[in-house]
Amino acid sequence: MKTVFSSSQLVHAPKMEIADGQLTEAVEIPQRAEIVRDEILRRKIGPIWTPQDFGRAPLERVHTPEYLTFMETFWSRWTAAGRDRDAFAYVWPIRQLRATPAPESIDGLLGRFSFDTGTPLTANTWEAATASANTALTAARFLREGDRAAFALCRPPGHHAAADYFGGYCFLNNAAIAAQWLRDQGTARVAILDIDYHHGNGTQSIFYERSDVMVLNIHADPRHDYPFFLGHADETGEKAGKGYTQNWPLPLGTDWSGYSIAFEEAYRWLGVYSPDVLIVSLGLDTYEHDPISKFRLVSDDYLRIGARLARLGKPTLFVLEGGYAVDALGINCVNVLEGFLNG
Ligand code: 6XA
Ligand code: ZN
Repeated sequence: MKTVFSSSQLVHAPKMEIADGQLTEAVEIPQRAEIVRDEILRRKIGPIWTPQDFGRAPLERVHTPEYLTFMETFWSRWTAAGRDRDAFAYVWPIRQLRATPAPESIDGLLGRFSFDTGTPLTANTWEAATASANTALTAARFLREGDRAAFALCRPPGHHAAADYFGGYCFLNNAAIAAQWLRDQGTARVAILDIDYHHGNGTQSIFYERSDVMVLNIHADPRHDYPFFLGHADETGEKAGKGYTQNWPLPLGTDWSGYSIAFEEAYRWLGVYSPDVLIVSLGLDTYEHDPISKFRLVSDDYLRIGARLARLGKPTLFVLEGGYAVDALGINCVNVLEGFLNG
């Protein structure tokens, strides 16, 4: 299985995030990608390819031009305003406040295009985020060219990013961009199975009214964990997308016995939908020792997940999302890939 990875993804290196009422050490750090890359090489999963540059067009198929321009120009505007630290929003246009017309102030724009305080914009965020999206696109191209599977070693992750806002350490929605690109290349039906601990609110919202991209999410119940405001079981899609979104919110503390039941249900939905390509939003923060999450999967469970996905028999694109237990992240991630290859 080919992996795609670019060291440009390492240049986004936030120091702090805001959580628990204070500035805390950032957990979405470059070492995450390095440890996964090293484990890919150690276990000889396959060659590592450098992504090609797909330009802005495939990004605009998912994100609004205003949002992309904001992201691209942010750091120069931030520094022109006399700031040199990683940036956080401090006000958001919720409920009766108006998101449009967009503010002209950089502080207003930060709130307009974000939804949390955990996701600083840094000097090099745009470079890393576009490299990450190109990584997903390049891996998707390998599937179009006939590969059975590919691994997009994406960082920063993507599944919380919506058409016009960032958050949850995500800036460009790598899985959604790949899914849309595949559709545009002629792939008729795509399914995205998001198995990150956190609900993929961005991916869900992007495809919520569509039947050509099914979105299935298994995650911590949003009544108890981030992102809190999306991911309930009654969210099943709207209009043409009615029934093409499904959610399995699970209790904190879920281990394989509970997880595997939801996984099998989602698996049955995949079987019925029978996508031409399966995209797995692969978060490893379901792991028992993840520092910010509260499920209890163990390393061997990831082998089982990979093997089960292989049995679906569909071209499969793995896209890395979260996972912060850095010491085990490489092992757990590559367990999914190896489980798939042996499955
Ligand atoms: C709040 C938690 C962000 C979760 C990010 C994540 N700082 N998403 O792992 O999948
Ligand atoms: Zn996560």
